[in-house]
Amino acid sequence: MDKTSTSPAETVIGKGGETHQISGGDVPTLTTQQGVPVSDDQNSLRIGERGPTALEDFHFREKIFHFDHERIPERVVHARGYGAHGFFENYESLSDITTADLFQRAGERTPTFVRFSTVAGNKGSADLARDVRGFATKFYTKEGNWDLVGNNIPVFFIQDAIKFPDLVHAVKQEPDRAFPQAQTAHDNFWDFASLMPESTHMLMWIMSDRAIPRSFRFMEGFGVHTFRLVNSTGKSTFVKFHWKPKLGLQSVVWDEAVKINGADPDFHRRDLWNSIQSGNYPEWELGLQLFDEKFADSFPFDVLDATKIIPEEDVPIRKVGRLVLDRMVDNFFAETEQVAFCTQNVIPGIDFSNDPLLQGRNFSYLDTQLKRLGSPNFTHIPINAPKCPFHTLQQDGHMAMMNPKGRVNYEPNSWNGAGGGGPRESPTKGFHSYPAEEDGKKLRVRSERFADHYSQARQFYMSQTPTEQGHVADSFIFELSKVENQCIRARMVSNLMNVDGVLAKKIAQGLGLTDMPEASKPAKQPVTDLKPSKPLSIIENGPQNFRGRKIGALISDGVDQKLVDTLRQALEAEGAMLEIVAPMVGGAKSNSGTLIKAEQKLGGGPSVLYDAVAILAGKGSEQTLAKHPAARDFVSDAFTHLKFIAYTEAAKPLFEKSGIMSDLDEGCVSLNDASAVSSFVKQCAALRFWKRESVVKM
Ligand code: HDE
Repeated sequence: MDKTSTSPAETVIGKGGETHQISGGDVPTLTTQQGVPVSDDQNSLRIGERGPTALEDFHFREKIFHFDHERIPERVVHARGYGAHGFFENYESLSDITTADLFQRAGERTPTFVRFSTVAGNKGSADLARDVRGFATKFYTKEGNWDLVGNNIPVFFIQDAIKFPDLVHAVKQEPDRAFPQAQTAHDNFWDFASLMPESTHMLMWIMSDRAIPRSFRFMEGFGVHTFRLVNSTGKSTFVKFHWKPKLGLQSVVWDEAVKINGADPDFHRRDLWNSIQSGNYPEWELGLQLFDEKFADSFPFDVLDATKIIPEEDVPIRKVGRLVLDRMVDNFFAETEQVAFCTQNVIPGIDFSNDPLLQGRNFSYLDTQLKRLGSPNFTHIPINAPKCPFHTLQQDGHMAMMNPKGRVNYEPNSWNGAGGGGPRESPTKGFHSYPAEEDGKKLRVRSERFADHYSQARQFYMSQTPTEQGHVADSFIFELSKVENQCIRARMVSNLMNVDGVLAKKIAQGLGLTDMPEASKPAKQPVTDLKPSKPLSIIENGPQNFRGRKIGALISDGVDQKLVDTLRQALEAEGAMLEIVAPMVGGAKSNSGTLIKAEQKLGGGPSVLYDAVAILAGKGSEQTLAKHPAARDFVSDAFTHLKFIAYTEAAKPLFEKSGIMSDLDEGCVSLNDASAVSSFVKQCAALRFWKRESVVKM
């Protein structure tokens, strides 16, 4: 029998990617789950060389059995996600506001795990879907796990949790055809949204560039609901939680999002992985908006209504600490897939408000984890287990790994001392619910204070720069153009008339609506004079420098070595990266005769993957790039996506062929002289040359 032809290779790959030869004794012996050493993992046990497989092959059966059960149900929402470990560091003691242990001591670090996600798409969907992003943080504090399960948008579609299944059914793929997935651009979503005026504020946010972030590193996070912080005297302060990215906000443009999804559907995952693996740890600051009952009563909207924000101008944000993500998971399934966030995971000093959405979530998350992870013992999985000591009297169930030791598994008990007593409640240390006074009739009603659905939607729109307002209108037109039913389009436009007449007309025009519908009748007449709020714009809150961003340099043979070196140094000094794209996978030869290695082959590294580009064509190889269709796409996309473009003289034939030569503007910088490099890198901090948009649109 020939066994050598099926035996594994003798060369193995080391952790750093290096290869080395092994002999049999260097690696652990493969075993079954029972620890039995395996002699042959290539051939199942059969009767004769060409005969049937024997049922007795326990190794084969165990292997296939386990494989058959590898999947668990994906999350019903937020199925696609990516997580990382890190820490939260407290700037100052907040003991005057809360007893929450993690906020007591300045400089203290609390381990955290964060999972970012999209909402609507299935687990295998693409990263750049137009969608809300989840931003869920588990803090492993010394007094238990606190989960802050937030989003990158501070408001939500609905006001009452009872509508969540309807919202999610409407947004996900339609039940008969099972498409489209990971997008809101279909009839069911807009039918539901147009019938739910309370969703209008959220619609404005998801039609803005907030829903197509450049990366997780450049987006904000929000706890959305009003929560309570409670101090040692029992005083409660209302709080809204914010995450502010240290690198500033950044989004892509829609056409770019569509193309990134093709070029690299894992764009956001890769970005987080690469930045953490290269030691560029992303950071956010935790901001608190703190307010009391008096403010809550005087605020024109209900602080329990998750479709409303409290503008930062009304209640400034107090930055109290920073979150740093500095370690990727060892195993995606064990950690990112099995992590179980629960809004009801709070610790002493943090409590809920009566927001009806939050109240509903407090039921849903625990329930969903049982379905997903299959056992009430999901808290025994290391990613979910507290890192502080914990003692429950819960026992048994599927996969129980931490049953109480000893005789006592009930409370109260009289087995005292000598380890026999088991854990006891502690009125001093234990969690106390804030004793809010509640009374009233049992009713199914929505408070009148929740009735204004349009004023803040308008405030959001008015807070955007004209460029961003244009994007909101374009997205509505795009999304509604995919809706087959004319009535839905018209109904949506008539709701938007209550936000802004000009916006609604622009959308109607874009959709070719011949008769402008009347404004729908609002539940409460909106106000039109809420002051615009600067923090609501992405462009107004961009970075101050190019840190954490990436330039894609398209090079060809003869490229100026000094120019490449200077550009690389300037970017490194800025904390930014350079990635080389060349027509050949190996790279291109510079004018000094050395090979400049390429990270991407032209075509595999389109310009949508970069924040700015440099076309460093070499003298003598002008036509190599000009003739290459992927090179033409590279520059024309970069130009259309309003990127800063640096170029050498030899790039001009490519520009001619790409049809942009006559349109070159101040966002396109000649780099014939290496001294121009530093001003180009400075210019890139603006991220995009927005002025070009009017030219491109024409
Ligand atoms: Fe969630 N949500 N949600 N949600 N949500 C889930 O829990 C739910 C809502 C959010 O990375 C589910 O473990 C209800 C608002 C994030 O694992 C589920 C309602 C906000 C994640 C669930 C909401 C969120 C989830 C599905 C309406 C922003 C991903 C899988 C009352 C503040 C967490 C799971 C992760 C996940 C229910 C609304 C954020 C079904 C009933 C508002 C970031 O339990």
